[in-house]
Amino acid sequence: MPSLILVLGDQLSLSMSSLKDANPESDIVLMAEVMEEATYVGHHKKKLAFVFSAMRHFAHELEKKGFSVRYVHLTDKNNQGALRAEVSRAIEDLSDVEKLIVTKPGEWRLLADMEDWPDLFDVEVELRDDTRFIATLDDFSDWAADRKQLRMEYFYREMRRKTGLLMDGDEPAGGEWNYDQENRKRLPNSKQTPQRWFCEPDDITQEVMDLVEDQFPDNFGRLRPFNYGVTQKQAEAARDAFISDILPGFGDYQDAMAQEEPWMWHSILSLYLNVGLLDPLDLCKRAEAEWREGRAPLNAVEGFVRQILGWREYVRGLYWYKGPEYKNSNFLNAQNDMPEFYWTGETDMACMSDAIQQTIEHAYAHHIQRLMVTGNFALLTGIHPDQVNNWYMRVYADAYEWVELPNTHGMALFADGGVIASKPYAASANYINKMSDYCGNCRYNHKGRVEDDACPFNALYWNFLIRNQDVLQTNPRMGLVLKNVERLSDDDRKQIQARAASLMKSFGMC
Ligand code: FAD
Ligand code: DLZ
Repeated sequence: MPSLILVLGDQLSLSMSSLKDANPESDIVLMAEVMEEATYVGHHKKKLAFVFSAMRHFAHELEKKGFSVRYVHLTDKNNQGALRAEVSRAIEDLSDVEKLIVTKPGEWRLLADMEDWPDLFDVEVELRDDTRFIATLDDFSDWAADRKQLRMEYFYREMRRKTGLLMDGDEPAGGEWNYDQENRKRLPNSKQTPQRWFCEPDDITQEVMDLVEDQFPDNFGRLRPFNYGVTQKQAEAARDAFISDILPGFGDYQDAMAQEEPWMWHSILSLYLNVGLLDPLDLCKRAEAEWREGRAPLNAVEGFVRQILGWREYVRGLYWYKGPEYKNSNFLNAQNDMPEFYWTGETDMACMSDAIQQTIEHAYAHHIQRLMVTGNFALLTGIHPDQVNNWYMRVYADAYEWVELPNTHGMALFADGGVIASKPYAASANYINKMSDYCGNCRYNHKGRVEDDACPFNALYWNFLIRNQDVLQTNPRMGLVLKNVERLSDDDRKQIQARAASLMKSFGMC
């Protein structure tokens, strides 16, 4: 009874639920590069090259395991341009397919499409759960069901207990759940950041890069040089280099930023995790072993495990728990347009320019840049959440809606009114100066508020608080900050509002 097994571009694990009982002798695996997936948002050129090359390499791996793979290239003459249409064509061509098996996709958009497939095709359609996560969606909804607040911290503790990761019996390893207070060091001027693992593109990747340049010449981002891995083996090499050389320093500078230092001590593993080239639980166990064997300190290992076992699992659970309407909220009624410099990096704000330039170059920025620089600016200036979500989907190699949306809509923009964050992550230049060397390299004065050379983040920060004073009034964590707003004289308010308005105008936002 031959089955057709559809494997998507972010389902590149041999352990996929769709493949678990596959019979290489009779079943056919379908993989299709299609314009619909390549254009539903205009992905960064490096993301396109990464996904297509990783798909092609994975198809070869399957063939080596004895599978018959029907691989549809983007420019194949008969390519129908959409997954649905390629499944239909495969069923017609192969004639004896009795069943279609797919692991559920990572986005509501595509799941909604697939839910219509049983009516469209003359074969049985089986949609299987994605089992590559540490928590199931039922685990998350059981945890969330009776709670008023869905804070990541408590979900994370439950996951620690459930998996036994970094636990000594019933107690958290080292006696604390969280070592964040040790992980907020600024990078000293003399401190060198470590060398990173990268690799050279092979012939398949070179061919894919030509394809991307040819088919998507106007997409965002720089394609060459391309040095990310595209196979499981390469992703594992990147992982091993991180674990042995970088992880011990992961904690100390986790929240720090530095000019022209895109990587700091971050792992650069999200792109591999999100397409299935690495397994999240295995990664957490390897990190834990480094601490248990005395090769990495607890603040580093706990900080790293928290990102994966905590944040990554939590945002995935929340994305599916909250449903497709989650993205429609706009708690702060943000209505402004995104300034053009988000696409070019051409701004005199050193922090924004650096974060955007390296996003153009690498399809990567680390968490604090995404949250406290580009995200914070979008929050303060009230850019419409749809535009901000669209931007984050378009510019990062690791962007898939299940992980991008909660982080952007909830964490960075507070557009969900506090489902994820207990208060808006709004910050002035003071925070950026404390955590980076950007302000020392900037034409703006980080101490000024309304002067012509004052850092825009300052007037925009105060203007944000003034603008949202009423709606944030009932938030217990905003009390102290809003007290400062109340203390502003009328004249101060007017000056802040005038400076903010003039800045927004100069950015072409209103
Ligand atoms: P590290 O700092 O080394 O962290 C280790 C791993 O933990 C990451 O690889 C990632 O898998 C996981 N992780 C860390 N923080 C988060 C988080 N907040 N949510 C989920 N997983 C996390 N991450 C994505 O994978 N895709 C996105 O599209 C994405 N969009 C984001 C948008 C905004 C506005 C913000 C604030 C964060 C976003 N993140 C996203 C989360 C985080 O910034 C990235 O996972 C991280 O920067 C990837 O780099 P890294 O692998 O070096 O991470
Ligand atoms: C991201 C992506 C891209 C660019 N192209 C394809 C593709 O051509 N074929 C495919 O199967 N998957 C692709 N993907 C990944 C999908 O967009 C992803 O599976 C969905 O967004 C669900 O997460």
